[in-house]
Amino acid sequence: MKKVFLLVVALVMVFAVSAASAKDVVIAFSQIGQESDWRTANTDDLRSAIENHPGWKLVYDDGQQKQENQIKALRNFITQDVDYILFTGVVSTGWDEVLKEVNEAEIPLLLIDRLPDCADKIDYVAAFGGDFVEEGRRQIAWAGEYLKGIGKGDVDMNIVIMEGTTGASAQTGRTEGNLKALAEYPHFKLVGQQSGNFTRAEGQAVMESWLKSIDKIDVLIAQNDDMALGAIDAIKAAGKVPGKDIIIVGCDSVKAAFDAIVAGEMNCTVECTPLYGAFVVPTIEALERGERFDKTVVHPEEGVFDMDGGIDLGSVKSVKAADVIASRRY
Ligand code: GZL
Repeated sequence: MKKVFLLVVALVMVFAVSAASAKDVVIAFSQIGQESDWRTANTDDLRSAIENHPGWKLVYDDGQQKQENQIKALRNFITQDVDYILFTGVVSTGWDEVLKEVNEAEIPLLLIDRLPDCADKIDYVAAFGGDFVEEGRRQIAWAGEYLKGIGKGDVDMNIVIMEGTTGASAQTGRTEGNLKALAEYPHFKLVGQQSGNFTRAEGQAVMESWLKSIDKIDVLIAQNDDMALGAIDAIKAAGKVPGKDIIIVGCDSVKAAFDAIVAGEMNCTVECTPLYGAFVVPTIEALERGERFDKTVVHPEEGVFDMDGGIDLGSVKSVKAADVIASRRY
């Protein structure tokens, strides 16, 4: 009888130990949606980095571009008592209450990509994303320096800015960078500024309407490549030559933009990398070891790619897209 009892105790202990060591680190990710090639690459990179990590489990939610869906997802993560939350917000306002609930639940919060305006009023363990103001500056500076380089630096040019999702920090940041840089190029005349919501379809629609309502457009600044590609479709449909009749500067540096630049239909793309796995994985591994980070937002090194390379933008020099297209990871 005693032997049976000891055997049962041993089996229970073995089970208890295996159950405890098998407890995965559960990482919940509230993603914005699937609006662009950038978003797809960001989702794919983070999902594979987390799902392929030994001992980690991903809880993923696609917000489908709706703030209310993301708020619901964050509250579900709290209910599930996950170990970490990754969060990027479709817009930058309206998160104070739910992110305070995350803090009260004492779930470590990692802010990525589009940071909320309330970031300085909440607790978070790490933050990572593009420097949107610098990206916007680079877009205008590239156009200005390119025109100087072809002897048109003193020629008045009509410029239009196609903005991303209204109220997204990627839009507000890039617009801030765009408008500040415009002051450095007095021959740029801003004749249009409208949101294309970071999508190809809406980028095409906005450019179609501009081509009907604006006499002459010389330069398009599109705050992501998807909108630039949509605009290219509209420009071609109107019988004009994209990349020549209208200079086209995108942002993100997705593969389709490299293809368009190599084909001569687009002039430049300012990089905003979506490959966040290389930041998120080591950061969570360090947090698991007990390390702590301050609230500094970590910005990745990013480049600028164009038809010929060599344009000096101060913080970076452009690289010829055709030279690196084969090595691009997204
Ligand atoms: C930037 C990201 C933006 C991309 C767009 O970090 O938030 O959202 O530039 C995407 O392509 O839709």
